[in-house]
Amino acid sequence: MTVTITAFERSPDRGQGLARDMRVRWALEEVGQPYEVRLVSFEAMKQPAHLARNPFGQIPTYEDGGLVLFESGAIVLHIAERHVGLLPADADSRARAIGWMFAALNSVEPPIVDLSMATLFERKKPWFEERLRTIQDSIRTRFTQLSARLGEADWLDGAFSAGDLLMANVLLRSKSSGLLDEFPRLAAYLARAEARPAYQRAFAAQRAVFTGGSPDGQ
Ligand code: GTB
Repeated sequence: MTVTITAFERSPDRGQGLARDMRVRWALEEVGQPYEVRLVSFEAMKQPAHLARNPFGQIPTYEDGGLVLFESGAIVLHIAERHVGLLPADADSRARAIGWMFAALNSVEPPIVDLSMATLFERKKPWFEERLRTIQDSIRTRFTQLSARLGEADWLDGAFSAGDLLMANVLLRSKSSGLLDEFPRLAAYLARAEARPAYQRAFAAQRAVFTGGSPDGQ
């Protein structure tokens, strides 16, 4: 049975890989699992067929035979647990890698999402500039802490893991803000992640949906 995931029919980011199907595509590419993509419109996401996959009416979702999953973090964890390549075999190392997955989604992603939301929806509010500074400071605090922990290492805890995959994917969303450039170690970490062949394949696949081309650009 082929795995099927859902993604935006027309992503607002125009194929920059910022929507959360990117992390699922990347995980599937890292473990060599082929997949199909069901593209959904914003309207279709709120219809019963999609709500049965995700009660919040969002992408991404994951289907494999009778198993239906939503929440990108849960999907990446499922992929990492079922295949070799994204989680270490040693139990303690595995637990730490899963810890980094949660850290990416619970400690680093929230202020980055806040910044996107504020920039999109709160720009005209009289308190926007103050709010912006507060969010930027929250992001800088997290980036300072993350950069200190990463140090001169390539990845967060030994070999590349699902923790790095989610952390890099989360950092990607802050790239356009310019904040990442203040943290050269994190910028280099993201560049290392983006250079991975699996990342490149996943990026090309989601971009092809927008450009209408094939994933290899032909
Ligand atoms: N916690 C859930 C998860 O991790 O799976 C969150 C899923 C989610 O936010 N899905 C978004 C969605 O379906 C797409 S990724 N939104 C439609 C809706 O709620 O109606 C968020 C996203 C969207 C667009 C961009 N972009 O264009 O830059 C970036 C990120």
